[in-house]
Amino acid sequence: MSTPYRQHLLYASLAGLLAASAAGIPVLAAVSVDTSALREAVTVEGVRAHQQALQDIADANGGIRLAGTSGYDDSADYVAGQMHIAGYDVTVQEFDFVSFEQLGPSTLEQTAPSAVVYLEDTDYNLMSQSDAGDVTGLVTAVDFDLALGNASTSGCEAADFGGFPAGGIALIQRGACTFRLKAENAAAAGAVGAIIFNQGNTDERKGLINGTLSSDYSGGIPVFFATFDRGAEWIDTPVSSCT
Ligand SMILES: [Ca+2]
Repeated sequence: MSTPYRQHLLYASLAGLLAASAAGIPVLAAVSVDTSALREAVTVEGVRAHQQALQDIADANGGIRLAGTSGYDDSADYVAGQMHIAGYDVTVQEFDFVSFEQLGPSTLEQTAPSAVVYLEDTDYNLMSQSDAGDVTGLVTAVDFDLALGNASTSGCEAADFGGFPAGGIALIQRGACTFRLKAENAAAAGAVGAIIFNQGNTDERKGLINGTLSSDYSGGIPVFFATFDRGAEWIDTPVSSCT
């Protein structure tokens, strides 16, 4: 399993934003306020012009206005500039936050007992805040319960990893505790990577999700999420090695 990624502190700016789209909503207040001037000042044409301006900024920045990117900075500058023109005294406040960005496709392959290449976003996906890595190892499932209605606590306790082979890839079932705890327990047990598969206790918990390990994740190993069917399949594979 391998994945390129980038994790870094970003500097972003936040400017106050006048919610033009909400201007047509009646305002409830103890003191009656005449909002007619504001409502008349907000037009569909005006809203569309601002939307186009933001689209132009996106187009000039590779289609991205995500926080921490140049597209975001340009967008914040635009909003601040527009508010300054409208007469506001604009203050831009900077703050730090942790951002996660997947820079390219990940790979997951079974190398034994037979060679199988799995499809990203079909069989598995990368968990947000995963560390980068290119690892190969025996896949070892921990404390799983595949029955419908199961109450999996897979990977939630250090004891789940008793006898776990160091250098292996932990196969963990969703349920009962955070993805972060499961992955950190796996790393502490010597796993070089982890695959968390969906719980399967209901039909709704069988597919892929956009799961996160949280920005506090400190496991240091790459972590994938997989469908319930794939997880169950790997458990039934006598000797399974993934890379
Ligand atoms: Ca457990």
